[in-house]
Order: sequence, then structure tokens, then C-alpha cells
Amino acid sequence: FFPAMDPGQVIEKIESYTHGNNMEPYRVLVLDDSHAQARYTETVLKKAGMIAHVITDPMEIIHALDEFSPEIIILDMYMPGCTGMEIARVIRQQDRFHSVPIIYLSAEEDVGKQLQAMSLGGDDFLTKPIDPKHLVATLHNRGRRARSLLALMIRDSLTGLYNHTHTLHLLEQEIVRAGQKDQPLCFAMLDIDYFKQVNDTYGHPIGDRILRNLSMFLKQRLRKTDHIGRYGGEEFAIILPETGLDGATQVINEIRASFSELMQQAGNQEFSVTFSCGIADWRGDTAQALCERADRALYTSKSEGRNQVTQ
Ligand code: GH3
Ligand code: MG
Ligand code: MG
Ligand code: MG
Repeated sequence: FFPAMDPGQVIEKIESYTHGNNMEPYRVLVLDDSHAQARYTETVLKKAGMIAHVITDPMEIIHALDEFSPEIIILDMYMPGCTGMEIARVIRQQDRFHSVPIIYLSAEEDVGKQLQAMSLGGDDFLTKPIDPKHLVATLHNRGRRARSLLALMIRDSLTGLYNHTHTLHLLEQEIVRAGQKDQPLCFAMLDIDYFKQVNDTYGHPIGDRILRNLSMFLKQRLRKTDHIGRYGGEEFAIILPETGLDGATQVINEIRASFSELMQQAGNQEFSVTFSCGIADWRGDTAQALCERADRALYTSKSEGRNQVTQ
């Protein structure tokens, strides 16, 4: 979502949103060719505890998007050489800013022109001079919605874990980070054994409950810095930063043993749910190559009898 930032920072940021910590200040980009207006808006935002980044030259927009990674953008309407609407179009062309709130702040009082601006990629139209309370309230509303949308977009609804797309995104970020810090990194692929049979025997709702239980179990047992994703139906992926192959194997193997024991206690004698796992360490290659190695190791676990972890 914010490729130009330090990957670690991005991950912590997304974590803090999705853990309901809304105390993190909003990052607001302000573009206004009037230095006085820009400075005024900046002061209002800072007083409200937000992080403001001000530019007065429309040509700087692309650079500012990359460097600052705003969550909300405030645009002036009329600037030398271009309009706010043209800038909005440039912003919307970038995938990662497709749903970032854009708020016009302009002296334009013609409602027709205001509506036209809104139809071209803007979310709100505020007129100058603006009551600071009005501006801050609008930013809070837009910011809160943008964050909850982002949180929904990256999660799987059944388990609350990261979804497939975001898991791969995190893996790519962690690969960059591992390279920068010269730290090991492991990736584990986990697949429930004979899950089709579990569904057939106990019903789909029980199957769903098992998926949720395993998700909670993984969350409890792993570190806060590990990332857990639902990779597919009954497949999970775990990213273990700063962890070598043997350490990761040991941790996951302990989880495997205690999960199967827990499942056995939960049901009657014939009830048994286990999972198989394949673990691979990052060797300076791509996320795809790492996934393929973990997948091959998982396949070995399956073919050698399941309920086991393979490196
Ligand atoms: P294996 O040990 O080889 O992995 O056998 P398996 O039966 O687990 O593997 P297979 O891939 O053949 O079947 C996976 C099953 O997982 C099929 C599907 O019914 C079930 N499944 C996938 N997603 C969900 C889900 O969201 N809820 C439930 N209850 N079942 C699911
Ligand atoms: Mg202007
Ligand atoms: Mg499967
Ligand atoms: Mg399976």
C-alpha cells in the first residue's frame, strides 16, 4: 500500500489500524498554491494532532505521494497551470491511492463547479474560509472510514487473518527488510489434513469453527511480529521474521503437536484434526521462489504420512 516507506514502518502502521488503535495520527497531504492558505491549513491540522505535509507547487504531487504516503489529501481548486480536478485524476491513476479520500478546499462558490469537481474523483468540497472545527471533523470522518476500509481489505472475514493478497504483500516487505537488516526469514505453508473428510463427517459449520480455532491458536502461539495469513480454503501461511530454519521448524512443530492434542481432547475418540506443514528459509531470492520451496516441503509432509513439519 505504501511501497516507498520503510517496510517495517508500513507493517507496524497497518497492524496498529487493524488492532483498533486509532490513536495513530492521520497523515494529510495539503496542496495549495497560496502559501498563506497552505500555512493556515497546516497549523489547523497540527493543532488537531495530525501529520501535515504541505506543498504549494502542483508539480511536486507525484513526489509527495511517494515520499509522504498520505492517507488523506486536501486539494486547492485553482492553481497556476492546472486545476485540483486534474491533480485528482493523476492521484486516482495510481492503484494504491485509488481510495484515498480527496477533499477540495477552495473559494469556489458555484455549486455546479463544486459538484463537477466531486464527480471527478473528489470526496468532499469545503469552501474557504473554512471553520477549523469543520475541517478537522471532515478529516476525522474520512480518515476513520479510509482506515476501516483498509483493515477490511486486507483481512479474511471468516478467520480475521490476513488474506492471500495481503500475506504476499507482507512477505515481499519482509524480504526487503530481511535483506536490509541481514536477518534470516522463514515462510511456512500449513494445510489441514483430510479436511474434506472432517467436513463430510461433522458438517461444514464445524469445519468453519475448526478453521477459526486454528487461527486463534496460531495467533496465541506465535509472536506479535510473525504474520499469519489464510492462504486458501484450509491453507495458512506464516511469515517468521528474524527466524532461522531450525528455530521456525521447532516452533511450528510444537504448535502442530499441541493443536492435534487439543483437537483430540475437544472431540470424542475418533475425532482428530491435524495439519501438515512445509517450511522454507529465504535465500536471497524472490517471494515466489520462497513460496514454491515451502509448498514442496508441504507436499513432502503430506506424502510422508501427514501431521508433520518438513523443511
Ligand atoms: P489433504 O490432507 O491432502 O490436504 O486432504 P484435504 O481433504 O484437506 O484436501 P483437499 O484440498 O482435497 O480438500 C480441502 C477441503 O477444505 C475442501 C473443502 O471442502 C474444505 N474447505 C475449504 N475452505 C473451507 C471453508 O471455508 N470452510 C470449510 N468448512 N471447509 C473448507
Ligand atoms: Mg489557488
Ligand atoms: Mg488444501
Ligand atoms: Mg488439506
